[in-house]
Amino acid sequence: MRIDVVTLFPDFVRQCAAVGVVGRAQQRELLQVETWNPRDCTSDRHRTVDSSSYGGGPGMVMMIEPLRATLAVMRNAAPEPAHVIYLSPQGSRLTQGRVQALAKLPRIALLCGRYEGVDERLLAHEVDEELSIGDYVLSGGELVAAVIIDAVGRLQHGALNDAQSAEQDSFSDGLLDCPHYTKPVHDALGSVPEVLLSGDHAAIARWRLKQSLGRTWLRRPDLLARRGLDAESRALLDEFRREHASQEQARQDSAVDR
Ligand code: 4GO
Repeated sequence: MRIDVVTLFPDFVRQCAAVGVVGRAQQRELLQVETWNPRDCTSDRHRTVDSSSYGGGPGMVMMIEPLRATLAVMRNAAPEPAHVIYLSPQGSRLTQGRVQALAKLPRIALLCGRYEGVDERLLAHEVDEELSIGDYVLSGGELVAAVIIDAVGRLQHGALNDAQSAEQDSFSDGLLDCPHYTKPVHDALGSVPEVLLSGDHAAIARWRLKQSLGRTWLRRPDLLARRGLDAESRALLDEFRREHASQEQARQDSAVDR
């Protein structure tokens, strides 16, 4: 897939997209990231892209014309139509489900604002969707673009070395991920759960699902409520709850002893 990014800081976005899994996806030509600087589509000596806000108040607003010209050049650079996304706290919240849908598109474009944002008329005419990565304010959309490039880029077929790891991600089945362990089996900080060493793949899968259900119940009950549970998952979660309650009890007992 192709991702075009309209940004005043193209080097930053390109460097973010050059490392790790996503950098490798670009090398493998599974992903193409292109950047477009609105300053290159200005005609005045100062390469002006912003102006003060009508109605007064502090802060500058990104002007229509340089962005309109940039988007036109960007759209014409490839034949596929681009799904244009503006990144702002006013957008709908990005989820793994939305990431999976975006990852299937042939081409998306990410519009990064700076200052107080972009003139509303440009957004109304040129933008298909507005997305936010959370309820906090950043000084620009570039970090958000980097987040989306990463989340979408790693899902391109062949980007991950272990074909299974995308399906096993947190959220891909509506649950948080299970705990993971590696060498050594025994450590001063504790031992690896026995079942993971058993070689019993069915028992391991069952344990992992139980941990995922339990953690989601403990940490993100909102996700569980949305997902709903079948009979098997309900039984596993009940098992987790009983184990969790007795572990809590043991902890409290040993605290009273001390
Ligand atoms: C996006 C953009 C936060 C987000 C942004 C977010 N802050 N939560 N800042 O996804 C317009 C000028 C928006 C700065 C930009």
